[in-house]
Amino acid sequence: MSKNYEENCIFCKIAQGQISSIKVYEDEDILAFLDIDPSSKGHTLVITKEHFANFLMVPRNLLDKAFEVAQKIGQALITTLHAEGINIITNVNEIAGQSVFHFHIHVIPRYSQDGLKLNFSPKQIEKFNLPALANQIKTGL
Ligand code: DGP
Repeated sequence: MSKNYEENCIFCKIAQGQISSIKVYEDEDILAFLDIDPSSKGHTLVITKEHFANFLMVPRNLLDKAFEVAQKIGQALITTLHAEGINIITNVNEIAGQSVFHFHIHVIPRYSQDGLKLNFSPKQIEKFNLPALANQIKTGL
């Protein structure tokens, strides 16, 4: 059993094999499996087997491993399923769309006419003072 395990976490149960999944990749630390509710053909989730609530909580060595696997899967989606592009997304907290609170990376293959819209349209509500914002963020690093 992994060091960090949450009793009521569906992805912990998938990582432990207590709930089945369609696996694409597995090693000691990382598991990748097909999303049950795919946004496009081949939509894959990459998780750490250990439980971390989200991207911000994952130790650096495991984050590196997870993104290495996400990159390989992205490359494979292009060569095997002929995806024309990939979206890599990891949601942090409910407001950002996170619904399963166990770190995961969405690897979403994109095809022409897949109809998927990820809308990061510019917000004109407020004129941001970009230099001041950058300075504010830097104080947290
Ligand atoms: P997010 O909203 O970023 O937390 O994404 C959670 C994703 O997990 C969502 O696309 C659906 C997927 N998902 C939820 N439950 C299961 C499950 O039991 N099996 C699989 N394969 N995927 C799941």
